[in-house]
Amino acid sequence: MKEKAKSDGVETVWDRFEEQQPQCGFGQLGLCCRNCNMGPCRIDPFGEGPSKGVCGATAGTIVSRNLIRMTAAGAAAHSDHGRETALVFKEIVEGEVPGYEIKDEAKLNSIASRLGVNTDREIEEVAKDVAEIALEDFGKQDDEVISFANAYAPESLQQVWQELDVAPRNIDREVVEIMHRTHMGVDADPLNLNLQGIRAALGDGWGGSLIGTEFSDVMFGTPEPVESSANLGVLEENKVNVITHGHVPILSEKIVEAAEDEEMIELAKSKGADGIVVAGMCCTGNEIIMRHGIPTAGNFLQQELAITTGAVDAMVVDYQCIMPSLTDVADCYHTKVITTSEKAKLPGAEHIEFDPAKADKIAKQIIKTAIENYPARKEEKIGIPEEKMDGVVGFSVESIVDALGGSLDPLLEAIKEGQIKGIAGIVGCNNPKVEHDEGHVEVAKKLIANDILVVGTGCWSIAAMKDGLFKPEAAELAGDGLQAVCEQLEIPPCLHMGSCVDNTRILVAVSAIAEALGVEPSQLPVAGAAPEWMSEKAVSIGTYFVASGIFTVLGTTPPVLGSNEVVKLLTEDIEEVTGGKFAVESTPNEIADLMLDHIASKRKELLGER
Ligand code: NFS
Ligand code: SF4
Repeated sequence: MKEKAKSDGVETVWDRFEEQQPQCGFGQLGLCCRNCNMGPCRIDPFGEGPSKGVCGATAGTIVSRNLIRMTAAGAAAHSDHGRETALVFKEIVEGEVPGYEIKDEAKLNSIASRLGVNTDREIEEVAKDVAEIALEDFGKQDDEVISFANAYAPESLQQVWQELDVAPRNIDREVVEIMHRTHMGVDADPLNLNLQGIRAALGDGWGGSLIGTEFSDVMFGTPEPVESSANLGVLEENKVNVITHGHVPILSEKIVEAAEDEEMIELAKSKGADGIVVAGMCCTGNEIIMRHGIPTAGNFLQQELAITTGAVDAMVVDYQCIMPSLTDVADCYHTKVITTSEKAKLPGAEHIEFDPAKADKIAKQIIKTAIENYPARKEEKIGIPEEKMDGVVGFSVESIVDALGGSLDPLLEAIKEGQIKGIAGIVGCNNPKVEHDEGHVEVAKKLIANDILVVGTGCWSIAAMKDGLFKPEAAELAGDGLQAVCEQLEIPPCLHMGSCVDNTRILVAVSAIAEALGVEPSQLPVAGAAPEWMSEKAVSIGTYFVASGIFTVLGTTPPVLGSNEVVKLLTEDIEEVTGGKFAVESTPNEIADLMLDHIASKRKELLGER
């Protein structure tokens, strides 16, 4: 597809990455500051030029401020998505959004019970209280920990947060406080700054993102194992192809429904197409593949290539991880890029604003726009690659417990017996700094070969699926112990747990395992990795995992190397307080080795293995 792009005269992310070389060394090290107009300032990493900004800020201050601003943006993105989900949920209760409903009452009741809401009532009453508590977590003004974190996080973790004074008080407030503290002349202490970064990240993982996951499950159903397929080959030449790209299932769910509407299918046929294909991309793709088995066209680095097939009639986007280049690429073909959120418009795109109150009508309008664009295809430019891969997805915590026969015990037993040595979470993006998907796939393969059960989310899961790792037969690539477990339970060795907000499913799973064993999450043979991360959301995710006791390996270097103090804080000191820490390794082999070493040492401590 890269070659097709070249011959069609399309510039891609890889071309622009080349053009950016060499990338700015100050930026890579995190040593430039533009937080006020006495600057911009930069610190000389070699100690020959300035060691302080105009205001006197040191490398440690500047690196920390920059890093936690990344966390703030990431937490804001996830949590704004979470808020939108909670608001639609509230509107269901108020009867304002006829297109949505409470689909999974059992899930709602389980959330309510965790939150201490009386479930012995009409479901609407329960829903009303749960929605209220969630929305309060975004705006309450006391200093108590947010209700969702309090309800979901293990006691032991919450104690650590209290001692460190990083328990999130309000999802929005922690983000705002980062912006305040990093304003010129406020917080200059690297440790203090990073603690606030942790607090905002915890507000994301145990707050905003968690609310996103839980309410999506209630409204659209908790995922259960379902077969589907992934890669550009899911597009079909003789059908209207609609790609739904972005993050929030509130829109993509409706697109899926509208495309199944008889009237729409008839309209497509009247334009000469055989039908309509909806395919996902990035995390909104993960949402609909998890719940409905809707195929996924690809992950982050495939968004331009999808349009390059010449067969995408509309690419419908909501927000996050949407390259502004899409409209340029679309110019070379007939594709309509349709933006739908007032928060995310692209110059050159068609804007059809989504409104949950008129969801069905607008979704149909979008599908209709795609259908009407079908005859505009440029035949000579169509080239859909054949590649696609099948697999099983849909592993929510609930469905994993079901697959285990109703309790976690068989998994705990397999871990104790050593059939499964540990659990690894692999998550995060693609990044042109890494060969596309190689980090994701190779780390996963090495881990399963060593009897580590792999779970994951986001663009990792799409990479894993394309490589066949979600096929039950992939168990053949696993070590003998893991293979036997997979065969017995009829599950693949790598489990798709959802979108990036669904990393909260991993938090919940790890918490449940720790509680069942009566230990802290940091004592478990568990490790995480983000081999190809690029987004600020990934910074927040990594931080909340580390602050929840999980050893986390990054495959691309975050912009912190300009301060030894900050590096030491994140890769050493933090372990003494939260039990988790960061590491950075560039090759998949080394990433996996670090995780395997960590898991082995935790087994030794926990189970007395030599
Ligand atoms: Ni996650 Fe999902 Fe992909 Fe990275 Fe972007 S789609 S929210 S941020 S690029 S994994
Ligand atoms: Fe320079 Fe300080 Fe202003 Fe940053 S805040 S730009 S270091 S003067």
